[in-house]
Amino acid sequence: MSPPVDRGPNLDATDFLGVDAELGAEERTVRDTVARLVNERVLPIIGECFESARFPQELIPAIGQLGLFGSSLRGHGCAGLNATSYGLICRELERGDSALRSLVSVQSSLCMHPIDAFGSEAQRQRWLPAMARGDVIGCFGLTEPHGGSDPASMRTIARRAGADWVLNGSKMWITNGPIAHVALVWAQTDEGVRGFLVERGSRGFTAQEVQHKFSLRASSTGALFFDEVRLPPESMLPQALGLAAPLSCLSHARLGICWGALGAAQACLAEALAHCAERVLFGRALVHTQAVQIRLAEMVRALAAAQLLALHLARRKERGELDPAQISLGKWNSCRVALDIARECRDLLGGAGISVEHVAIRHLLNLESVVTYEGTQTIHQLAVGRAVTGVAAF
Ligand code: TGC
Ligand code: FAD
Repeated sequence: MSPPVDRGPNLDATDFLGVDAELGAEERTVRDTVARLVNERVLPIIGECFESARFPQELIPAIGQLGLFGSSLRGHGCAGLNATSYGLICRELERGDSALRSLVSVQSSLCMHPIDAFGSEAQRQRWLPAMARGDVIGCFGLTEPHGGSDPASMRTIARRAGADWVLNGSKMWITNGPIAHVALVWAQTDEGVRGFLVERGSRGFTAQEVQHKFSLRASSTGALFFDEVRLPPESMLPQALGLAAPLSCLSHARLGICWGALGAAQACLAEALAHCAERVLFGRALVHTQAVQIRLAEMVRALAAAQLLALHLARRKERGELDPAQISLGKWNSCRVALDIARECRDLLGGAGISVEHVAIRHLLNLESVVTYEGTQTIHQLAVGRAVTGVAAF
């Protein structure tokens, strides 16, 4: 009997089920536009940025010009794209690096969205057009040093002083913190949790870069400190009252991560597949071995299922049918799948896999942050557990 004939690949490992064929014309245009930016501007520099812990600030104007900041909002200079397009933006950016998706997640879902949803018209007009262009960068301060999973325990306090507010406290692990022109800071007040727009340079407000990170090295992460910071009344978001306000912003950002993490997984899988096709050991390329094919097939299975789930969740959001616990499932699943794929791909590259000249180790290390922020895996498992039992076991 003659051996099976090699026919060459006929399906794409990074989109095995043809999920992208479900996209509409506008969605494909968004995908291709962001993919071009990543291929031409991000991939050539991102390894160096990661190695030297440098945030590529020079990319901000291009990201703004393409309309990627606040892309889901309507009006005030924003593109008004649907949830799937937002997911595609996140996926393509994170195929480059989680740092860029983080930049856009925070700016779009965690700063511009709350200003749009909870702000006054004057606040929208002041901030949104400049943020859409990338002239103003924001950050979102919810997490505090004593425990990010439980934001209800926040100790940052804003008290009234006449018409003004006075802010005291600190925030930790804040993406964009050191580079942001404005920080959206969540604080306890006599009325409940409220959000305040705190401008860089406000007396008593300092932001420090978090050093020694081995993850998201191309992202700027900060600690924020507030010492008797006096804020005018118009710094408060009038429609945001209670913890539901910041948590509802997380719902938008988590859907972006559900898509974004899969971009990192795609990059790792594409690299490992190419490596296994070329790497000759024991007289044949690695792809000719059953063990390697099974490992590749396992990754294709997990990625394809996660891609279908991400699209399903975005379509539910577009129909107004998405429950926060369903987003928890998607965020948890995509991060888990992407982390497992990145680690497996790192291993398939052998020793070369520990070098930042290949993408796997960079994505793997980044994904350790991605699985932690916006709610850890455990928090999302408990959110799903609560949804199906009716019992909050946090
Ligand atoms: P809980 O009683 O569940 O909720 C309080 C109120 O909030 C409402 N709510 C939500 N609303 C919309 N969307 C969601 N996802 C919501 N989750 C809760 C809820 O209905 C309730 O409303 P109301 O009107 O009844 O008061 O609050 P809890 O204290 O029991 O906490 C639940 C838990 C653990 C799920 C929550 O605390 C949580 O999500 N913890 C994780 C914290 C987290 O994810 N932090 C992220 C910080 S930001 C960040 O990491 C940015 S990284 C960005 C980047 O670089 O990309
Ligand atoms: P903790 O809450 O202390 O959790 C520690 C461990 O305990 C985790 O494994 C957790 O899953 C587990 N745990 C918690 N509760 C339970 C429970 N009930 N049962 C069992 N296990 C439990 N925050 C912001 O506000 N804005 C930002 O822009 C931002 N950017 C970030 C960027 C980076 C690079 C990183 C790493 C974090 C960022 N964060 C940001 C913070 C992030 O949201 C928190 O790190 C995250 O919510 C977890 O909080 P924590 O680090 O305090 O861990």
